Amino acid sequence: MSVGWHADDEQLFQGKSRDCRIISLSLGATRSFELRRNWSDASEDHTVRLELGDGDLCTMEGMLQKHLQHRVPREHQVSGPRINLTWRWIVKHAPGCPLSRRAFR
Ligand SMILES: O=C(O)CCC(=O)C(=O)O
Repeated sequence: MSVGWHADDEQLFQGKSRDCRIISLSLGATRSFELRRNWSDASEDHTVRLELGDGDLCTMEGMLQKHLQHRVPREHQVSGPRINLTWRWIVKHAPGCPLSRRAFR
């Protein structure tokens, strides 16, 4: 259907304080993917729109999650199914988690 404006800025990804890579694969119907500044005001529209088609890989890297939000807007003319597979790296582990040891980072 749609995904509203948000950043993938959860603590476990640390995307507000260090480089953070997110890779997503789109399968199925082509959908718009939009990016805007976190501090957008209504008087200026700096929204960037991409089209994500079947088999497209989209990466969000660096400090993008700190400075930008993204969404997949509702589009009434889209009728086909779509799946999005997303890979994120968990870099902040709970104390005691075996993956918190340096060798696993
Ligand atoms: O469906 C997409 O291409 C993006 C999904 C998304 O915004 C997210 O997983 O954070």
